[in-house]
Amino acid sequence: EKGTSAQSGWYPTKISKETLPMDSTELRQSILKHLEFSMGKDLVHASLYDMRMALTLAVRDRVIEPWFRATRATYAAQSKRVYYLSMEFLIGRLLEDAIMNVGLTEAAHEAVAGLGFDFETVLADEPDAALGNGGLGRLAACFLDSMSTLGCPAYGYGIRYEHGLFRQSFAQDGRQVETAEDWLRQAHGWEFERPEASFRIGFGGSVAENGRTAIWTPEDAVLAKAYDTPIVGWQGKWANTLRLWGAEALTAFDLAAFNKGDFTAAAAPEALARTISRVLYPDDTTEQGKELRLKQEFFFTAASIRDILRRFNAEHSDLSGLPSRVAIQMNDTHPAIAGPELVRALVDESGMEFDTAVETARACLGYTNHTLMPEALERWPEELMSRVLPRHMQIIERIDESHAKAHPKRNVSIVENGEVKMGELSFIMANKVNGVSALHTELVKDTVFAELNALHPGRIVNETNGVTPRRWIKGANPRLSSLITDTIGAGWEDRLERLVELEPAIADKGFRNQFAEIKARNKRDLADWIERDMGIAVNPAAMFDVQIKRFHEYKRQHLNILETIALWQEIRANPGAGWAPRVKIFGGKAAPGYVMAKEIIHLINNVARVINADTTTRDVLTVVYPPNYNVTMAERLIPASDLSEQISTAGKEASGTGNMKFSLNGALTIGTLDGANVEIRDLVGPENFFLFGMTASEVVECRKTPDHAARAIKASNRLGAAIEMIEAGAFSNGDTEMYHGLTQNLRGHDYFTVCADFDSYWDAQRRVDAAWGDQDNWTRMAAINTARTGWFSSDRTIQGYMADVWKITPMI
Ligand code: CR1
Repeated sequence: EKGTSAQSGWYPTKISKETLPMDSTELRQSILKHLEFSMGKDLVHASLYDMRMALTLAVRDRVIEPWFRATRATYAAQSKRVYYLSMEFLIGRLLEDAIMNVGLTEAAHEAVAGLGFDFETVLADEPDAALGNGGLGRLAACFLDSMSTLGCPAYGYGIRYEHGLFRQSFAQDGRQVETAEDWLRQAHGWEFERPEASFRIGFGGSVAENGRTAIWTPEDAVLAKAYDTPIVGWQGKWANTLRLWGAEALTAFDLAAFNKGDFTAAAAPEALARTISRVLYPDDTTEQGKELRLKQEFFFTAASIRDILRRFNAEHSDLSGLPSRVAIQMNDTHPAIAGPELVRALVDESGMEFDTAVETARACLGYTNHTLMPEALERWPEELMSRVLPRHMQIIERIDESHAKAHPKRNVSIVENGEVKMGELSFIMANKVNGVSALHTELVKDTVFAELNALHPGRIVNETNGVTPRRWIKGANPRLSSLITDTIGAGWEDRLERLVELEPAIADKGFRNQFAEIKARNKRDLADWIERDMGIAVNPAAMFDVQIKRFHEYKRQHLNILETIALWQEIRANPGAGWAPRVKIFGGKAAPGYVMAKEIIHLINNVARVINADTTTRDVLTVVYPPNYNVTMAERLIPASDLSEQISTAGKEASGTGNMKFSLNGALTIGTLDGANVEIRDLVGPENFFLFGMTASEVVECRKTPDHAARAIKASNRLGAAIEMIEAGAFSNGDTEMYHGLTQNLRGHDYFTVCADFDSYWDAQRRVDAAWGDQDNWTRMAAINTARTGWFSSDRTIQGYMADVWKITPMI
């Protein structure tokens, strides 16, 4: 496959007029042109929104050329393409990233300032596109960036949710309050609507068997309409497409009803159809089987498969060649219906023999598992599946039967106890199944898919997650980026393994001082923002100790807040003991239906209220929890962090990706041996990582003794006292019942072994305090973290997928 680009007469280094460097004068002209002709305004009357849109369109113009070039090159080379199917793309803001990738950061700054606007304010006007919940969705966004950077021909396929993840506030006494998010209220400057690319997606109805094939006659149908966003890679060498599907009614409007004066009924078909792409399900690792969710999954998967086959058929005539041109990646089980849908299309619509169709589909499909939480492995009632997707249910049963026939001694099935297990379906229909960190992949092999792994040895592979250094270092931490460039030279942004070249410089005091000064300045910026936004003054010289991620019991924000309470008590008892000053920062949302997680959020806010009011401890301990954590907030917090809290119950966090962003930005980790923490620690060295807690297998052992929590509480005065303070109402104005659910759970079941790990966590935190006492050595450790974690670039991850799973060679 190498050399295909040359055969097609396309040379990646060829620079056309549109990719020549642009100076600020030209960019200014382009912005003014868009202000006038796209926004219909002159400069005098332009609002912030007008300016942001004009800049967006001017930059977007520069993305078109590489985008077309990449599309033509892929077509000319008849290259295999990756189709990344994901329910979630947590992309955040796009403008700053795009400006950076096409090399216009300075020109844009100058042009915008010259037109009388503040550049940062213009960038900040863009809504944060939260079409995802957490790690899984953000990973998909990093992968888009890396696939474009590496010249991997790819399409991201997902849903164009009208409302992304809810907005969080703490308006009600520190409780999480959710309101609808509205990112599409203003025009979305990046997307291109494609009315010609639309497919009819059916649901329900009946199936007429017709010999080998069948005819499915759906009862209802909606239209899936494509909206394309170009995703340009580093230095504009390549661009791919993110294609999001919006649902519309086949007939938008019931004119007869309107004419009778029933306006609500007239709009009903449109409203009904649109519910399918209306809102993102706000759950992350917990999943409930809801009919609408199943319809969303089928909706975007079926539209994508249709689109993939249309593109293939336009270039080829023999469907047996599909696997040499098409790699479909299922991001978790959400698009698992891709297997049966592809088989259906091949058998019912193209007359392929069933077993051949299954083999063909499998040769195209890959499946990434992102969690072992049993409640998150999707299962759909057979009754529901049969009702919503009757033909697919038949196909699933047939796949199940032939798999059972091929492996008669084993006892694995897709359909069991009246449920369709989407994990098993995905596994059986994929040629590669991957976990997302070394530990997680081993656990996938040993637990959820042990039987299937024995039947299909070699199918499970590991692809440890990564993050894009463009957004998470270059964009988020410009000061550190300059220092890196000054130290090791340019070109590390797409060769992140080059960060090891920093290591010799760390021995130099001057370098360490610069590194420390950058962290200090980032912290001052964050402190200013906290003061402005929350009215809380924090000491920028204190240790910034940060836990930002979704709220879940397995992530153990409650372990952190219990330690905070214990620490507060200890400081009060001995205020003169030279405590390392700390600012504890929390961020994150809980699924609206997750009662325990919301109780933890409420507790943290109340602990913050009480501790921040204590004048004895004010100088050494502050707790802040800014509401509505999102990608943009992460970009602000991570470069200003000293300590990264990665404290999940071992065996539960599949990988984590925030942990990588912190290390890269020079924060030290306090963490368990879980997910990618294991690999971070291996790379940075155990002496530069604060390890605590039980291992995954020790946790399993611990759970076998039902009184593990009670024993841990008895053995630890600090832990006992902290729980008692909560129970005594110290954080609930004397209300002794408020956190009953939480404390009872800790004392009783404590499935996530918060109590059993508490003392070990406490000790590790005191080692952190001691290390903080030697600031220069802390800086040395922090810089080592940056220097040794370049491996966590998502470019490395995508190279792994290309080689092991997709069998694709890059085009550049
Ligand atoms: C995992 O919890 C992992 C991301 C991306 C999450 C997290 O540890 O880093 O996936 N899983 O692989 C998830 O969101 C629905 O499952």
